Amino acid sequence: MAEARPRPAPGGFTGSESGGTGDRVKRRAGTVWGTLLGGMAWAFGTSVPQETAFPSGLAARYPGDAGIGGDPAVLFHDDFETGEVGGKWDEVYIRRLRGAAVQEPALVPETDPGIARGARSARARLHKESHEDVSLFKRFRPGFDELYMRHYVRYGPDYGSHGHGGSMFKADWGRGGFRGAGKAPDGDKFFWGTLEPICRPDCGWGPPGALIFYAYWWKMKPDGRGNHWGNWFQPQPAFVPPLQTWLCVEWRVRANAPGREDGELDCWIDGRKAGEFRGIEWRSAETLKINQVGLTLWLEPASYERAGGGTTRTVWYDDVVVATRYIGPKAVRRP
Ligand SMILES: [Ca+2]
Repeated sequence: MAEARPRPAPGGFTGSESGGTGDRVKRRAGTVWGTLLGGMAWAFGTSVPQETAFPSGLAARYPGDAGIGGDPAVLFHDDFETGEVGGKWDEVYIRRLRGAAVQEPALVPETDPGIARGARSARARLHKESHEDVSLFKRFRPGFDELYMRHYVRYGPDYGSHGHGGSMFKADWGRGGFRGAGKAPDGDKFFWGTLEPICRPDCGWGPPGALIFYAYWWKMKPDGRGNHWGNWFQPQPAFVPPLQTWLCVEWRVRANAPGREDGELDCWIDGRKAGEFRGIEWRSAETLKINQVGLTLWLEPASYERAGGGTTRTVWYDDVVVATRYIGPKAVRRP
């Protein structure tokens, strides 16, 4: 079954969204609206007070992540060491191209000791002639008001940019809450965000792009034509992951109390606070819970030329933890 997923139409994503790099942001002053450029999407500023950086997370108590899955705050753990890649997830979604002559594997274990973390990592690879989407989804019922997800990610040398892809959270009432790309969802049915690299060569963001939250929710801002393309929550300064390098990425989302603009969003890169966003009215009803996370990757064949890079997109994942508390980077295993 195809997963109903937010996906902006071509043109809603590239070219005219504000980088917001010139914004000046007050510390802890709530959501700050960035500059709207080109009438396509809003960018949100951020501040990162040093005093809010977490000194350590629950992973510090589990060197090498050994036993972390048994922590009462941990909801999901996958180090991809054994079994079928994706076997612990609720859905592995691979969209193959109709009539494709090439059948490249989309999701396999990576065992190259020069790449893998541990004995194995997960390798996801798009191929222009084979498939355009490879995504992993994990669901939680009934869901949570606050959730953290930590994972390690490594981007391949074949990168230009992609269409969309990153670590994702979603709150979905379960009956088609997403109204489609370009439309704001209903406040009691849906909100969604992905922390993903977004490429903007004019901003100096080479491949794979700067890590930015791309989000849909009922109070998202429209472009100049009244369309609602994914809004940005942009960590500043911009951070572009180096290719072929493992990176620890963690985000936290906290839903607002209905009627109050007190929802939150945070991210950490290699254990350092990289983005902090406040004053977000994610939802209108308390019944709408954060009930899905994912690792997603998508690029349609027609977009490869514009996206640059090669005819594939390779991403490695490992050491995924979803929890109700801050997790932090994997601690070094003691000898
Ligand atoms: Ca591993």
